[in-house]
Amino acid sequence: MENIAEEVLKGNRLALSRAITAIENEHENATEIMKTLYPHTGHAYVLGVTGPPGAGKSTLTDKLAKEYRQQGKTVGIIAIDPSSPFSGGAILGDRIRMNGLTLDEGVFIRSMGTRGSLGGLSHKTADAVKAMDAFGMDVILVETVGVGQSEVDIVRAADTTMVVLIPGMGDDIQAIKAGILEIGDIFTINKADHDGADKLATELNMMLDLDGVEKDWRPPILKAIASQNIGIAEVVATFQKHYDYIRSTGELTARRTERTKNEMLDLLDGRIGSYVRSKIVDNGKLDAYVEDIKARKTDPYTVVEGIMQDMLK
Ligand SMILES: Nc1nc2c(ncn2[C@@H]2O[C@H](COP(=O)(O)OP(=O)(O)O)[C@@H](O)[C@H]2O)c(=O)[nH]1
Ligand SMILES: [Mg+2]
Repeated sequence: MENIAEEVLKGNRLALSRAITAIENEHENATEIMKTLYPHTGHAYVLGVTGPPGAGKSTLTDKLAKEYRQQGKTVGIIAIDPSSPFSGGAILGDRIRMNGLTLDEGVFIRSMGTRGSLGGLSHKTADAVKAMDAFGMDVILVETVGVGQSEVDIVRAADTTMVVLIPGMGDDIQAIKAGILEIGDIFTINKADHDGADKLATELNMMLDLDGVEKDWRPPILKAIASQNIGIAEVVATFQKHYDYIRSTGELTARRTERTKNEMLDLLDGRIGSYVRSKIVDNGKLDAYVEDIKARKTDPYTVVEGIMQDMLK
């Protein structure tokens, strides 16, 4: 393929797939691809779907995608969850049945592995989102497992984040509340066919109140039974409400500005880090410095100052 990025912009699916592979593998042409795609980004509405393993995130994502397709919107899906690979069951399944074997051109699904550091994964995910955005997807769903800091970073690529919880989590909710309360714009209690959904909703409500800070947007708590397609339309309607809210208040712009800032700083950190590694780690200089420091011939502060001065020359 001559020019992957140009082909992505023309709507070539194979090119989109290759672009994301280049991003994922940190291929040397990934930066050039991103440079070409970047001016064409910023149109998609990016939704994060996060929560503990087995909560039904993939099932929900699948049903949400199908709902958006029925509204005529194109949908990109990025699934970061090695424990339960995304099957695309409902969206692809129905369409395959409807149109023989032709796949729905309006959907693009990509799983991304957690090979390498999760930190690296958050910027790869952000770039994969941009590739799908430039390709022309109206809505991009990012499914990520867990509630730790790395997942929070991944979710930062989203305009709106939905946290999926399930009844019967007991004390778990205490353990994860610090992280989830901050990142959730919307909470969905899935598996509402199980006992305890109302209890969990009450607990969650209390926690959100305890938060204390008066906010214009009080995260709604929804209930769903994803496996039975129950509550999906309400989730989509609530996403729309949140989108309208962040758009009208300037919050969307603020979030995207913050994201751009962080992306730039991450890029710089990464570049400076690799520069330093190439200058002092890979060639064994670091070991030599360490020997000198151990022998008290010099100290870490002087060495680092010297390295910085060399770098800035
Ligand atoms: N009972 C019940 N099971 C569900 C519901 N939603 C999903 N599941 C099932 O829960 C399991 C885990 O779902 P999955 O979407 O892979 O969860 P993920 O790990 O959060 O992505 C699967 O067997 C689903 O069929 C639901 O609303 N009720
Ligand atoms: Mg999953």
